[in-house]
Amino acid sequence: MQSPPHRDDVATPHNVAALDIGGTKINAALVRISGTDAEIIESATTPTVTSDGSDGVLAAAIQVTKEVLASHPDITIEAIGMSAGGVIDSARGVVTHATDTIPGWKGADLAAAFAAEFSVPFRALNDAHAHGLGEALFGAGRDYHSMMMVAVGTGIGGSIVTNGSLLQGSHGAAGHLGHIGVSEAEGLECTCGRTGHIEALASGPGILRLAKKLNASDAVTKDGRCLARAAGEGDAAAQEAYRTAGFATGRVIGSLLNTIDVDLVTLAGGVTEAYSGWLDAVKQGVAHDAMDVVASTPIATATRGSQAALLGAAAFALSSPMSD
Ligand code: BMX
Repeated sequence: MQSPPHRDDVATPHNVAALDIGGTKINAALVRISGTDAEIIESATTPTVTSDGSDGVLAAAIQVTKEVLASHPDITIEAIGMSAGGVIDSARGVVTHATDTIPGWKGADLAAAFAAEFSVPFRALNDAHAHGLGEALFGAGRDYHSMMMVAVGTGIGGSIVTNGSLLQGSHGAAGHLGHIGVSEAEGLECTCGRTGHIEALASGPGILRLAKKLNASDAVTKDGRCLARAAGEGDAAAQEAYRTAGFATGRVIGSLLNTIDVDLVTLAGGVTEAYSGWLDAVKQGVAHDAMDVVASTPIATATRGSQAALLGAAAFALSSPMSD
C-alpha cells in the first residue's frame, strides 16, 4: 500500500474535508494543512445511528460533510479523507474486517458511497492509523522520527509511523495491537471473534467487566465514567481493574518496543485519562517486558485529542488519492 509523504512535502496550504466515524458519533471537518501545521477551520458532529447498518451511517456521513462544506462555499477542497474503525483496504476504500461496533460495517464500500456524491478524490483508513498519523505529523510525535500510538477506548487500536509514513501492512491490519494474545485474557471473548486478546481484557468495556469480576458494586460498574470516578475516590476493586488492565497493556507495549524500537510511544483514548493508576501500571508493564536498551523510550500522552484522527485522515487523503 502507498504511504503518505513526509510532512515537509506538503508546502502550500491545502484544504481537505475529513471525517472520523466512531461507534457513537461522526465528526466532520474542513481541515487546512500548511506545511507542518494543520488547523480545523470548521467542524460538525452527528450521532452514529446504526439501525440501518452501514448504508445509514454513510448517508449521515455524507450529509454532515455537505453541511460543513456548505458553511464555507468560498473554500474548494482537494480531497476527502475518512477515519473509521475496522481493517480498511485503503487502495479500494472498502472495510474488509470489523467488529460489531457498527452492524454491517464489514464489507462497506466507503469509496463508492462518496464517489457517488463528491467529485474529489477520496481516501479512507483505519481510525487508529488516522489518529496516529495525526499525532505523528501535527501532535506529540512531530519532533520524533518514529512513533507508535496506542489508543485505549471502546477497543484498543494502534499505529506505527516512521518519518511521516504510516505502516498499513499488507492487508491494512498493521498496528491492530488490541488483537495480541495475552495470558491474562485467556478464555475471554474478543470482539474480533477470537479469544484471549488484550482488547477483551483491557479496553474500556474490558476494564468494566474486570471490575465486575472483582466484585465492584453495580453503581461503580454502571459505565466507564462511574468506574473512573470510583477509582479516583479510592474504590479498591475499580483501582485493581485499572491496574491489572494497565499492566497487561504495558507488557504488550514493552514487547512491541523490543520488536519495532520506535522513538516514542503515544497513549490516546478515553482510558488514558480515566485514572492515574492506569498510567503508572502501564509504565510498570513496559518496564517488565522491555529490554534494557528500549526501556527508557519516552511514553507521552496524545496532544491533539479528538482532532488527531481528522488531521491524520486529511493528511492521508492529500498524500495519494485513489480516485477522482
Ligand atoms: C477494534 C477495531 C479496530 C480499531 C480499534 C480501536 C473495529 C470496528 N475496530 O480493535 O479496527 O482500530 O478497535 O477502536 O473493528 P476504538 O473504537 O476504540 O476507537
